Amino acid sequence: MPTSGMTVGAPSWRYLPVALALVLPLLVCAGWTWLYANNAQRQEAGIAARIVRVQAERIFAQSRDMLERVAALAPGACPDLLPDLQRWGALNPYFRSLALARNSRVYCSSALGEVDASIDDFSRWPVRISPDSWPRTVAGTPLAPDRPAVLLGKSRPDGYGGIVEVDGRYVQDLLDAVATMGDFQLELIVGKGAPIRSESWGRPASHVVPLYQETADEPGGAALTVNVMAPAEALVQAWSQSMLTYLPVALLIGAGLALGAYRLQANRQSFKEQLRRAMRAGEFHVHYQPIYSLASGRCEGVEALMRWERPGSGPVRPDVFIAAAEADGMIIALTRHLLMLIERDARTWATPADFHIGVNVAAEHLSSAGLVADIQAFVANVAARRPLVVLEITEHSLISDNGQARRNIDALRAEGLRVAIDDFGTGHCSLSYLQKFPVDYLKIDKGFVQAIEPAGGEAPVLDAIITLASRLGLAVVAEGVEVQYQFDYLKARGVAFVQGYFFARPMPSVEFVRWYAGGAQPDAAA
Ligand code: G
Ligand code: G
Ligand code: MN
Repeated sequence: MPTSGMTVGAPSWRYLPVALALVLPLLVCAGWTWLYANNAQRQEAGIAARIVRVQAERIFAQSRDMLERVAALAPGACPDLLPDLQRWGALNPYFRSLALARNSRVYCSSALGEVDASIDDFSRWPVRISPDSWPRTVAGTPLAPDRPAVLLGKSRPDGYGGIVEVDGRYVQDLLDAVATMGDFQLELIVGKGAPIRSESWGRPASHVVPLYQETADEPGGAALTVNVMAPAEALVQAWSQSMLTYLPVALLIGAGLALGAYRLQANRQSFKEQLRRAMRAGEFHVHYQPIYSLASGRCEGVEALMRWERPGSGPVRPDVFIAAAEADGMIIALTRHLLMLIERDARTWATPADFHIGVNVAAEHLSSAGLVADIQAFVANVAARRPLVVLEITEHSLISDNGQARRNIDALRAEGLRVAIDDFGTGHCSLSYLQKFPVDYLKIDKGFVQAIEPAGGEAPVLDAIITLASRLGLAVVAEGVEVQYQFDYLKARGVAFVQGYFFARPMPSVEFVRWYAGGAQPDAAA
């Protein structure tokens, strides 16, 4: 008795979850470390910018003090004032020169002594400037055309004024020192002047990214701006460094997840294998639960219920293995096996023609093209008894139909088979399928039967279902009838069939044959 195995999905897809479980932590690690490296670099750039800003402000504060003193020296002749200028210039750090001006002409300088130069000379570095818009950074001064400086100037109402040239060297050294913190490129700009830049600025890099900008307003009215940039390579390097730190962890997690996914996959595989093996080993058998006709007062049919007895571990609950078989694409193979078992059992029965055999058909099977052939073969193999085969299908399988279920039902009903809707009332609230699908029986779920009260109260939902069925011309089978008052209630409302422990429990074929021959019909039901 071969049971055709279901074809397994393409093997290349089967281990996709395993691959994902392995790769996902790596991707997360890469993404996270990228964010982390980015953040860390930005934070360091912020610190670098602040150090530069604080130090620069300190230099400028001193320079402003000096400017006040220089501007206060005038008026006076250069030879008289020069010693003071020179002493102050020599004893204080930072300054390149201190100078005095009169009507836009510099006439006395701590570096050159008495001179006569135009203030406009400064405008050669590198933009047009006038003392009104000082302080500002410049790329050079008349004394040192190639070395940046910061200029501060103050003019007095009487036409005199003072000039302080702060040597850019100090700022430059500061920028160079701070740049080593993180392979940074830094620049400092005062006002709208020319930037003073770290040595690293000109270094060739494929791509430079701005990281941080710090600005502060100087008392003179000009803004102080510090820009921090870094080559993209530095970021990539920082990223790969933290990647290296966390990669082993991510790999470990990935491996763990992949192993879990693989085990799960293997388990699923092995469940299919277990089912196939159990079918070959004959671990499945069928219990038959009699269905009682109220009209004739006799058993007029059975429902076939699959049972799995595992040697060693006992019975497996049918709802569990049926659901698992459905989930793993094994339900069709299992139902074919069931049909074969029924064929074998039915040969030993002494049931009359048109004795109902109810078979549960799962949604996947109902909507498969192979159903008609499977059932036709079954009918042919039990032809000796000429039973009436009833397919028990769920509401769900009708609602999810894409057409094939309908064609199958039509084809099989045309050959004299019947269709019952199983567990009616528990699946979906939509009833529209009742108008569209030609069916024969409604099997009312045992939940509604259990709602019948012993004291003779109402069971309105049950009543409504019975009325609905009769209006639709469908015969009702009440499931799960366990006690007398339930039986009486259903009988009073004209239900055609009952099924339940009150009448008989599901039983193996041999037992059913004995039970049926003994005419074991309950007295109470008679
Ligand atoms: O009596 P029992 O505990 O077997 O029923 C449990 C559930 O399993 C019921 O919903 C019943 O319809 C379902 N079931 C039992 N046998 C089969 C079967 O052969 N095929 C399908 N699809 N369902 C079955
Ligand atoms: O296919 P369906 O869901 O109708 O399966 C019927 C289920 O109801 C089976 O699990 C069967 O064992 C169970 N059953 C049959 N008769 C009774 C009964 O009287 N009471 C209860 N609780 N369950 C029953
Ligand atoms: Mn059923």
